[in-house]
Amino acid sequence: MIKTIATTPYTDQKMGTAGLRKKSKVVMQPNYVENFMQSIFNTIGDLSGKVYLVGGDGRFYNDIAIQKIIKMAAANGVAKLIIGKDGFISTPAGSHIILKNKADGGFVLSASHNPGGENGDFGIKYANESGGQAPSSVTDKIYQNTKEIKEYKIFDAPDIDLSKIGTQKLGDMVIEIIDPVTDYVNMMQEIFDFEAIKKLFRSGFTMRFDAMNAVTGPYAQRIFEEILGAPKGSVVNFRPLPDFGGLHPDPNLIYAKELVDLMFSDKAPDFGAANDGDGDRNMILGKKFFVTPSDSLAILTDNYQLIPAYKKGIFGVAKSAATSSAVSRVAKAHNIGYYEVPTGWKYFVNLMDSNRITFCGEESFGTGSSHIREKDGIWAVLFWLNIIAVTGKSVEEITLEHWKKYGRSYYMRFDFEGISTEVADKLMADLEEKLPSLNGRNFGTYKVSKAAPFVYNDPVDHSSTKNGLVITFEDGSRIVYRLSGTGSSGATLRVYLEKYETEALLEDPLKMLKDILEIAMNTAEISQRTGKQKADVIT
Ligand code: G16
Repeated sequence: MIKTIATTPYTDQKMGTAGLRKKSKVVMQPNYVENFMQSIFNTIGDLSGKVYLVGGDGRFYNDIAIQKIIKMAAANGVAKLIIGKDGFISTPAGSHIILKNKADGGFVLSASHNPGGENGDFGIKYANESGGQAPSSVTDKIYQNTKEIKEYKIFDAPDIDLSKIGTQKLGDMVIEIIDPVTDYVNMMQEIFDFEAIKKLFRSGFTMRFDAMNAVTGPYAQRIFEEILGAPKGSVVNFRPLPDFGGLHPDPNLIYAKELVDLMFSDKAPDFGAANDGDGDRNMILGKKFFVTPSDSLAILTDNYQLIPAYKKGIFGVAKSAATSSAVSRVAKAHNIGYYEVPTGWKYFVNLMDSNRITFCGEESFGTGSSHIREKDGIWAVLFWLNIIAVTGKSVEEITLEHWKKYGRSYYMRFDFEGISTEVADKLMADLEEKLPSLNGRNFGTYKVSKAAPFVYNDPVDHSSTKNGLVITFEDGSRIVYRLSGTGSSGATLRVYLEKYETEALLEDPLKMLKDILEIAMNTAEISQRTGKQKADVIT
């Protein structure tokens, strides 16, 4: 019943910041998923006794890809697959299941925050036994394999019914279909003070959680409405749909428009939050108030003592280089370890495994802790609710108090999308060459203190990674340039700006960053090279 099928390589199966991300139509090409999966299996080698998690965010093509993966796993000798009922699993719940079951890894079928549907994007995230994304040393080997692949193995069998919880077999392989929600909910109950949050809702506190028609709907309904007692209807867009109902499931001020409009209206509930396609990103809002992900990381870290699971102490905190410096001041005040890593959650994993950090976060709406090895959208929302429940303060009050205590890092990200790869690569290469000449240079009142590529030397595995170009000014303001690693076509240039203030705490970020934006645009010759006078997306 095991067939060996001849195939020819695709040349574009290199994983980016988080797994393989492609247009759905690319992934739908003959043998595309099969080549990629066989390359992973070939790279792992002996699969006997191995256990993997499989699930996805429910986007278009999930159902077909899952069946291919099941049949290929059975044909390649995998001992067991743990699969979310109906093929659903959020990225954080998947990481938890890998860790809890001491599985050897997992495959989460998602292009995360990218739109879905036949004309949208599809992706496969590959986690190893750490419960986090496989490191570049492994993904590079897989890529090499995809370029040489000649055949793949697949079990010739009818599709597996994924709708019933329980155990079944395909050949010698065990398939265990699990409720994707229960274990995750239990873990959240162990971390946070659910009684305090229940009391908060009983007192009349209101919230809106936008699941953006993606995977977190069932998790959010169970936790916020059924267990914590948020009023029915607090969770919206809760049904995962193959095309996310036309929504772009990226929880930011642009794409979570329905939520943002409500939160900035006079009808705003006390608290607003959204998650992305696969449930690892989060956005936090108060009444007419937005918390940047960089500030959110700093505020959560500063308040760790309010959370049952962390109150005995935390190891340290890490952020990606592109994230604002806000959390660095908190780390200093609490005298805990502090690390800066390249963009990509996988770079936090060694720091968590070696007990160097407990919390980590990124500007791209990701926050998390060492409870798993992925960022966790619902965890971040519960953390905020727990702080609010204990302090009795609003999102705005908590944030303003934080700025008064630590100062404020005004922070914004400017994305220039759909640039040709050649233009983007040349822009970055030329800028890198120019950086040494910028050292010590004055731009109006700003003086460059350091201009260099960001290079990370991992203290655990001693690998070295270069990611992005950084211009730092004497007053602590910074410009970071990097190319996105999660797109599915062309290139996106991201320009991250920050400016630190201790007095003027309530200004418009765009106004505060205007001069630095001009320096950033001119230094990299963005308009001349891309033809764009301004960014396509500003967050
Ligand atoms: C992925 C990674 C994140 C990273 C983000 C950056 O997020 O898991 O760690 O911050 O990509 O994306 P880019 O390279 O486009 O700036 P996700 O939510 O897409 O898995």
